Amino acid sequence: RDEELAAIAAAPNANSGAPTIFDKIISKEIPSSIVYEDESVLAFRDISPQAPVHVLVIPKLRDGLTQLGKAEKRHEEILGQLLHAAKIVAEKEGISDGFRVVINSGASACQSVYHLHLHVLGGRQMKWPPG
Ligand code: IU
Repeated sequence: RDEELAAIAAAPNANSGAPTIFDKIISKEIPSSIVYEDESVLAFRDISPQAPVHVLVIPKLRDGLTQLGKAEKRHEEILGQLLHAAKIVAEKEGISDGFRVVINSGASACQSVYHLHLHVLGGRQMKWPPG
């Protein structure tokens, strides 16, 4: 089982449309610390937090959204829902005054899981430009 999860996590077939570990998080097969959930999106704490608050916001239905770079017109509604959920997460986490939302799209942006996700980061002073 660990080997299976490691294989998924390694995403050797990035953007192939193969299932990712997030499917198992959505199905609750893998437990996560859920911050917010509705019928369309799930927000849960990143397993490797890069700030005191680091939450991932994902669509429950990937529907081809392996990465933002693959977004199409038909995804406009879910894209809006994800951003709105990021704002709700920031409120719930008490970082409304200042937070950052990041989407890594593609290998050169260091995307590692090919199921679209927004990083919501806060709780410390952010720097600019990002690395
Ligand atoms: P990225 O933008 O694709 O690099 O972000 C993927 C994130 O998913 C990264 O911050 C990981 O720490 C996080 N993550 C997770 O929270 N739980 C997991 O089981 C795996 C990755 I694999």
